Amino acid sequence: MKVAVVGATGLVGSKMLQVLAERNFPVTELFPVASERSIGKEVEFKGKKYKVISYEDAIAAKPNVAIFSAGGSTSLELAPKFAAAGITVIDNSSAWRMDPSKKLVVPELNADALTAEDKIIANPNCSTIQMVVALNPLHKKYGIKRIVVSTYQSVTGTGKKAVDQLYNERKNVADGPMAYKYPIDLNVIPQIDVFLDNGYTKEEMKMVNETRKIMRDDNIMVTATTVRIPVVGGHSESVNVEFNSDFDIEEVKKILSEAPGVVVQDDLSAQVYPMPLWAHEKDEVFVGRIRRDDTQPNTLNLWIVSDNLRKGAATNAVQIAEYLSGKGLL
Ligand code: 2RA
Repeated sequence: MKVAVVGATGLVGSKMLQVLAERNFPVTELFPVASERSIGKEVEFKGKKYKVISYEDAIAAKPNVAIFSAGGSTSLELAPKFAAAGITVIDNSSAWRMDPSKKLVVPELNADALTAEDKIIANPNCSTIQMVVALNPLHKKYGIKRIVVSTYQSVTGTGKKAVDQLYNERKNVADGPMAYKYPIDLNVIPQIDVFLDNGYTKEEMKMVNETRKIMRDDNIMVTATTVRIPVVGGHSESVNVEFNSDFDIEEVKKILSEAPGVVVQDDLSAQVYPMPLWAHEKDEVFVGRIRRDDTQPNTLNLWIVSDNLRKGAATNAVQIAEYLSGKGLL
């Protein structure tokens, strides 16, 4: 497979190169693409250095697939150019996610809907991916009525500048560049992305709308509070979910332990539960603190953690490419 990675020098782009190498995606030629000021810089893939090229050169090289992590406006401009040249685009930005003509794919749930005609495929938001991977098997069995989710999100979701802000603050570096309006070390910021007219943030509404689209059920009610915390290993989520029918808690644990992409970490006697510390650099979604909410019928509490740069971004995109390649759709 000839593979282009667009946005190859960013935090997610670098992770995409790492994940492509680690998962041994059959890359025969690699075309790292970045903005004009990065052209000529080098990135590393499987111990070899590759020069960053322009998007025009990448299109001319006719890769089978282009994995994008270059931001929404770049994607809106460039993805159709790649697609018009017959190149399948897997896009990590929010640009195409809610476009009814584009599929929003988490391979464990809905890769089966993909066909060779899908030339721009959207990768969902990180906080949505980990939640739906854990909840979908339960939805199939009990039917989800309502989800209340609060997130605890890693600064890596914002990008390199935010990671630098956190470590600069920790080292007491004065006047370092700020990714956030406020200090993040020793703080918690209850705002991810911009505020919308309804008082929710864009990140919160992504969790509402993307969940419904991926789970193919517009009746699922979702309400979210998304929060940034001074952590780098992954996003954590406290999820309260009400089902249409009642469940047996041991059966819930069994369903989760058998669900694709899910690892149950729930041993109270040993104080074992998911944490970003353990999820970091892993591809799975970790679920623990599985318990009944006794305040209303058919309701469950869960704690869900995953590495947002991996399953929340790069791994999910590479898994889509693996699916397409395995089915001969590239
Ligand atoms: C964040 N969800 O964590 C974003 C990244 N896509 O800020």
